[in-house]
Amino acid sequence: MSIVSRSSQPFEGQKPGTSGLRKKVSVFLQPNYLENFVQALFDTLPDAQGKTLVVGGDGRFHNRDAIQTILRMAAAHGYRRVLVGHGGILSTPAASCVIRKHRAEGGIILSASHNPGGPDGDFGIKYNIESGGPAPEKITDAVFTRSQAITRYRTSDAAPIDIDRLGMQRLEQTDIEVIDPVADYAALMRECFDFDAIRRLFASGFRIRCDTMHAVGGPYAKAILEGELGAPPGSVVNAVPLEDFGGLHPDPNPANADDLMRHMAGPDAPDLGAATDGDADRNMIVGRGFAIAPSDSLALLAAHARLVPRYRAGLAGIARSMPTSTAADRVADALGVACYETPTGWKFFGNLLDAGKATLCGEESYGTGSDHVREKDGLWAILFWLNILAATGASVESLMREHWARFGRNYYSRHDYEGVDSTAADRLMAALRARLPTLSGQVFDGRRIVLADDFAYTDPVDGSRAERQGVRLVFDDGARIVFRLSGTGTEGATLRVYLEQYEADPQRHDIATQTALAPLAGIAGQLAQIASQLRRDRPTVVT
Ligand code: VG1
Ligand code: CO
Repeated sequence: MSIVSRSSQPFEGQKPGTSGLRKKVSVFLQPNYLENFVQALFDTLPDAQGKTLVVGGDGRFHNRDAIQTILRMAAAHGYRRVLVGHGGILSTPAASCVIRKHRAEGGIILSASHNPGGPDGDFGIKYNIESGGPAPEKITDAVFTRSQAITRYRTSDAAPIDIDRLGMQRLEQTDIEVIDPVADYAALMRECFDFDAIRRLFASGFRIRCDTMHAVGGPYAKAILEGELGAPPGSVVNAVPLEDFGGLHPDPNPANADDLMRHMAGPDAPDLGAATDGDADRNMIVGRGFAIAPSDSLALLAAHARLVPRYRAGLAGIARSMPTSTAADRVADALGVACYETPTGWKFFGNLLDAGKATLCGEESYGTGSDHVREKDGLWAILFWLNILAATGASVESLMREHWARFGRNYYSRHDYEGVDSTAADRLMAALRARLPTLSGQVFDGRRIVLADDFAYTDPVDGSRAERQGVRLVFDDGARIVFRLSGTGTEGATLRVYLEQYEADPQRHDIATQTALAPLAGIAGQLAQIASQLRRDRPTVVT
């Protein structure tokens, strides 16, 4: 075997979005496409000599081949050691955990997360830095720039590594260590939560249905919930990772996880329903006939954090993405800690967590996490809920209702217009931006706009700036409408419209979410001219 240099040519558009580079599988299957991107990454990073790299993915179609490509290139670039998940499997939070625990230089995660998989689906790649968190824009921008100038890549012509055999193998001068993908992560979960209390909860007859949607969460949930905590066998369903996720869309929301919703609505519903996404960093929590909004979940976890061993001493602060509801802000206020508002995407939480400014973070898109790793973490959130349920003896619904009674309810919904024409979507956003200077003070449907801006963020730790992160309208009663375009889609554009309205009165906490938000949705449609601009009379997904 030997190290070889092969010629290549730049591909257009290798620009990472909200979370890594995501494209159709057919795009990634073009000869040299992945190689170019990895070369651009290695060219951007400091010298690899003597360093450790972590590699793993969510098991979707092309995962195994892509891992072999990366192992050969990592060896050709002189990494001393590469840790790769058995079978090529590492959930996103587990990869973050392994990077931190083994003091790796960074890690490559192969995942398009919540996007559909299979030969006709999506593939993705992202790089996480030594903190275990997604690379900041400074790095992803540099990788993109470099990708535009690639003329060669360096690899090895060695035979494939057997990634189904645990233990050490050698590729050129590099030690390739195939590791158990669950062990380090499970050990960390044991440190975070009161496993004894959760064990007693299950022993008392408490039932969970955890739907891992034939994605990478399956092995983790099986090992921890059923294996360690004593949830009855069969509590974790759709637990075997499949290359096409069994045709499911591994995006845990009430629309895609409809099977779970049906089970939770039935007369014999379990006590807790939960689902995770393609790379197991997202979570959905459902009580009996009662879905929890992700923004509410963040707020509730924050309010009860002291019941959990890892957070016994309290929270340093809370961080949420800008479109996420302000429910968490009310808890931060009550706790007397800071609440940070960041752009969409987990990479913006990294500095706050590293600096000890925030302990819990969350996004409205079914993402919650903490400083235990530097990614959102689906199973961690499920265990957090289990820990609270065990400590209080309450039900999911009663916990949420008590929370609303104390803090008020932030009615919240996201309306997605998927796969719309990109030019039309850009035009809609440009028109909104152009109107911003005149919107403040205007009254719509009896509500006055008190703030209209295009969200920009200055990182309080390193001063880096992120601009044009979404059009935000705040009304005099605290209601908000946010418009932004998705940065993870692979077909056309997706407009996301986020709606939020606060209600303090417990007598008014039982309104159907879409009914409560209908007036705001009307204002949003009118302001952005959604129907005429996008030629859509309703959103494709409402969560
Ligand atoms: C979406 C979500 C965002 C999340 C991102 C990655 O991004 O809105 O909150 O961080 O996906 O999640 P966008 O740009 O499409 O709105 V994951 O689980 O797909 O890595
Ligand atoms: Co994900």
